[in-house]
Amino acid sequence: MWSQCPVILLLFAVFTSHKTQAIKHQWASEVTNFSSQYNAGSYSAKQILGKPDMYPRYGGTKGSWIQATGQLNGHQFIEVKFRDKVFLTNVVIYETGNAGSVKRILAKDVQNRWIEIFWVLHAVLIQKARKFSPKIKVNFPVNELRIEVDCSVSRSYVYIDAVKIVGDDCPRQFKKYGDSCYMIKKDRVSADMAFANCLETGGYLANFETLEEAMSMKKILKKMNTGLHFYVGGRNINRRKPGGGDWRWIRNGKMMKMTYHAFGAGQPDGSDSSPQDCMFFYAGERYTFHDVYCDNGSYLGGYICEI
Ligand SMILES: [Ca+2]
Ligand SMILES: [Ca+2]
Repeated sequence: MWSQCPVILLLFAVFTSHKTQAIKHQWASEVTNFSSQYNAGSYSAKQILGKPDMYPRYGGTKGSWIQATGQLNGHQFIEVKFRDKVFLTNVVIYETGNAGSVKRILAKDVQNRWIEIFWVLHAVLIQKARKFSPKIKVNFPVNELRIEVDCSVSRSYVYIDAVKIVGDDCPRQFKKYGDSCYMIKKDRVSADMAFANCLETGGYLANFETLEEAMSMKKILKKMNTGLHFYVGGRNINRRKPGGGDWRWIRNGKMMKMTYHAFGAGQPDGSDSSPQDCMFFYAGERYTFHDVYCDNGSYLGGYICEI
């Protein structure tokens, strides 16, 4: 008997339109862990890998992961890996038997912790095949998922044929330059304001740990030809230190010592009486670095966020 199908609203994320970025679609390529499997063959955990082989067929279809007899409880899961890390815009789970059972989806973050990105209070029973694509929001790059299913609703096997992730190299509004994701903003703000604005994006005021990164950005800014200065995430943490202070790149509460000098002529020139503990690419001198007051109204500039 068909049960009443609840109306499932599939919420697809709006794709970004960066010309330089390609949205990647990836099928699961490796199973790293699972709670149980029916057998080692046609209903094994590995059947979740690659493109769907059974969808849109429903029920009893080989080629899907199902669980072990005697394990049809609320604690079944599978962990899968994808080739490339992406900022997720979409997860699609192809369910081919007793759909509606996905209770939680977790994503592994950069510190190898499982972070919940989707959950429902109760699993439901939908007796037809579906592409399940819940609304998710993740602001870190992902290539590992843990999918938890609840077999107790159907008191039977849950069939998952395939899992796909969709995502970009960088999150929305950020663009890939080299190996980094930057967002170049042209609003006119102080360094302190720029610092706070970048935090609100989930990122931080950009760090240019290598001279190569800094020179590449300098070229981009020159080409943009906005006439604006652009704040970056370097900060002087000791202006009394001889030789211009102790400059660090600040990122997520950590400080990294600046290992090269790309300040303009006579810079940095801050002092106790002229505290210039922040820095920007200075438009007036072909985007060399200048130190500048962190909170003032006379050197407003754009800024560069990184994530
Ligand atoms: Ca399959
Ligand atoms: Ca200065």
